[in-house]
Amino acid sequence: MSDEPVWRTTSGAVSRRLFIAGTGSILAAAAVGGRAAAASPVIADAARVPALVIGSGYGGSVAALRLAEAGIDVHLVEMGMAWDTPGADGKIFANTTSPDQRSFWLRTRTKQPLSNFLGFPIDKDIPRYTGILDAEEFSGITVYQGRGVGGGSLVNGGMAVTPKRENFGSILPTVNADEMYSTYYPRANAGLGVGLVDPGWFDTAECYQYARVGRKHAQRSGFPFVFVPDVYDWRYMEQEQANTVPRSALAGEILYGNNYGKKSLQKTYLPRIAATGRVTISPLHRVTSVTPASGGGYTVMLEQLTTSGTVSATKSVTADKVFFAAGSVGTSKLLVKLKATGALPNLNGEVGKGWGDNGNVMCGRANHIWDPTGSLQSSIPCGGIDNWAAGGAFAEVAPLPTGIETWASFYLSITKNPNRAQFTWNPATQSVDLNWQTAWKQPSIDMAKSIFDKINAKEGTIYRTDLFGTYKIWGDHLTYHPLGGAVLGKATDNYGRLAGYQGLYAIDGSLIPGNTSVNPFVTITALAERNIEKIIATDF
Ligand code: FAE
Repeated sequence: MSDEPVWRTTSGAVSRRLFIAGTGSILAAAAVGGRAAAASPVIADAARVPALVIGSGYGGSVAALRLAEAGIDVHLVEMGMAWDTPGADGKIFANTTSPDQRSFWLRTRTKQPLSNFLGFPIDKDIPRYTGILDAEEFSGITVYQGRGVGGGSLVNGGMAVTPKRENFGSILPTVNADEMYSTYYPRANAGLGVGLVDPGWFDTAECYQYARVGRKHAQRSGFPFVFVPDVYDWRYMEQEQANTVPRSALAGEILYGNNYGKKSLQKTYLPRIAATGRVTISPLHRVTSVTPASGGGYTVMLEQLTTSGTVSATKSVTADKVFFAAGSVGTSKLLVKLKATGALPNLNGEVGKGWGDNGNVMCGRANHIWDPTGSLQSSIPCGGIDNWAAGGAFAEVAPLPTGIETWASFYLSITKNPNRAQFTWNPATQSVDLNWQTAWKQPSIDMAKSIFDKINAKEGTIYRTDLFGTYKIWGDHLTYHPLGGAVLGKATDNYGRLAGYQGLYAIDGSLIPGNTSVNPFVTITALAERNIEKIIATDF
């Protein structure tokens, strides 16, 4: 295995093979998956099922696919919507410039990651609806997550990064790196349809002027700029730029879903799941409890939700095996509650611990008037500044797809922040707290400054102070990358089997102890592929 970062050598060929042939439209993909979905009813009250998977993001989709391929009937339960039906505008998903009820999970006002522009607040009132992006607020941090069949893949930027091999030991210290890099990362990259922008096209594409400015500034300060793979269909992106297809990334679609070119799980794992004929998907079903059943297996309590978030029915089903794939926050909250309230008292004391934010911190820089970043910006980032080894930061050169020239360079940094938080049950509020403190982002800010102070000094530029409030430089109040809470080898064994109970598993971002050094979903997918292979071989 070469020491070359994997993102430089990833081929785009895989992505084209796996992509739904002939169209980039999510409507077409939904129609393929939708036929199977329509044929399979949602889970019935009092059902007895062999395997129940909670959550349909990366971990849940891998688990469902591989179990079904092994001949096991699976019920995949998802609290968000199916996202297969167009709204009044003919599109399934809203865009960032005009958020509406589809955009946020049960909020009456948007809570956009960039809350201000030129110092003015940009959030607006929306109808309360089971929308796609959850801005879940804990005391010191807002955690953004996807809601719907496809989980975070619906809302994310699709940056599909395999960590450098030399960093893997600190990401998942108990996992055999040789196996991951020879088998499970390649499997995950193939399954997700990961591809790389054509560097020659990048050099001339109007929509990546912002990224070329980012590259120029990085290189002039001596930092390596690296292309970052993505699950976006790059051929479709080129057609968007040429204006020969409906625009998606070039129409500001990100955060609230993407109608055409992004290969979310709706275009990769989920159609393969549907094709097995063994998986029932129940959208708008929220798991509230899992407890041992008297006759063996587990009683799982579900709430069926309306699109306004009210409970229309409760169901009790029995599952022989239960896979927690509700995401780092969702899985942690369930496990902490179930242990504390006596539903699963034998879970060990590691449950809820080891949670981190992947060191996320955002900032913007104000460029000179002769350095415009472009009014047309692709919402899909394709490059980053790698200062991980020297300064502990890997910074995505991110878009600001406002439709107007802003002269702003915008960045999401992933940093080596050492702080870890814990989820605990709060009996007074009957809910789960997270003890993260905003001040714990300071190491992330310092690491990001290792890049941007230097660039500002070299370019004679300053930080933007108008994007996260008034006179506030750092977006230090949020994360897109929650990780941990049911850490591999601590709350579980080395394959995600939860301590204390046979037949209960964690199989999502909750297994990863807080940091992946790069964007996390390829690692979440690869780890799930590794774990489910072992579980199917030994536990069924
Ligand atoms: P996840 O994908 O969150 O799926 C969990 C699912 O469980 C969700 O669909 C939930 O609705 C559902 N759920 C939760 N609780 C329950 C319950 N009680 N009952 C039923 N269902 C439930 O988990 N990562 C990258 O690698 N590259 C990127 O470019 C990137 N960009 C991002 C941009 C944004 C705005 C956001 C929010 C995230 C981004 N991420 C990115 C992070 C990535 O999407 C995230 O790490 C994965 O989605 C986590 O995968 P999991 O399978 O752990």
